[in-house]
Amino acid sequence: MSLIFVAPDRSLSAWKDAIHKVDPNLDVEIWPQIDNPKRVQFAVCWNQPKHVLDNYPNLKAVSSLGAGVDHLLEDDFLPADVNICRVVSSSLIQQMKEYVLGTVISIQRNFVHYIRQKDQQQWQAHTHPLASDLAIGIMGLGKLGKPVAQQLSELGYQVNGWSRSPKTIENISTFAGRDEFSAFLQKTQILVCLLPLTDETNGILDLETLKQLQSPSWIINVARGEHLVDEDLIYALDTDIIKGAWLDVFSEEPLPDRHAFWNRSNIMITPHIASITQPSEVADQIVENYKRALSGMELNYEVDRQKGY
Ligand code: NDP
Ligand code: OXD
Repeated sequence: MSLIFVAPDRSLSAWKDAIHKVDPNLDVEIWPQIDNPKRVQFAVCWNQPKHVLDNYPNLKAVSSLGAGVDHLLEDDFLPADVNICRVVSSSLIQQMKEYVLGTVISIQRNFVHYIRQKDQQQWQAHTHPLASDLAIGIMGLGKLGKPVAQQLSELGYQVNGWSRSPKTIENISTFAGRDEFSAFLQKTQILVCLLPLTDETNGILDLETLKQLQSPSWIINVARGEHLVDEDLIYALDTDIIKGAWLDVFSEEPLPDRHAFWNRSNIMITPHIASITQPSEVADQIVENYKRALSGMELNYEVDRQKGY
């Protein structure tokens, strides 16, 4: 029996070491060097090539190497009896809190402008809103979205949250489902996307959504590039519907050289680094899920294939 890692764009030796620290006897292989595909019962994947998992007839479960599972669910060939899970860790949450707080403060306090002004030796002050006058809307109140929302609220921002099912979170105005989406947007200036990518959320950051935000507005997308309709963002920026965008994720990564986003001063770009899974922090939950899969137990952090997250 073996556990395999399939993550062509990641360096995986640290992952193998982390797994062996938890269980030195576990047989770990790194794709594409797999000795005997029939022995493989558990796979840990990140941006795996399409159909690569078809080759393992005894596969019982697959874990995402990160929080998102869209790369697994889009693989139509993954048999229905193969269970899917994700990882959750405190550093994944902490990094996301840092990233979103950093972006919100950079926008609120005009650091996005001051950094450029320094390059031009320009001494020009801009007014900024107080945190208590700034409304942040968090789309997705899950493992990452909820702590991000709570941190912003504790720091004095007005925080709204939107999820699929209704929630009660202290000091946060919550909205749920499509029926309450417009009300949520109309109360929001800085919109943060922390949704999983599903059929329902694909393209949700479109012109219709952007138009409903309270002006002056910004969006921060830390979820998936496919949530955003790129042409709609360009149009919304060019027509002053929104003021700026801070993007960590893109439909095509790396962002192609000729993409229109590169040359916009009102689009900030980071290369999908908002929150990175640390092998040493999640190795124990991967080993635990491997053992659960072998014994037919329910997985921890199991994904509901119907819901898509
Ligand atoms: P979770 O699965 O824990 O939470 C998802 C949240 O989104 C839930 O609150 C859920 O609502 C809500 N949601 C799902 N579908 C809808 C919908 N149709 N309408 C309204 N709300 C919806 O996800 P995480 O918080 O762990 O992660 C979110 C995403 O962040 C990941 O899927 C990944 O794509 C991205 N990510 C990006 C990283 C980066 O470095 N840029 C790092 C890590 C994650 P409900 O609570 O009602 O179920
Ligand atoms: C994740 C990510 O989903 O890094 O974990 O995007």
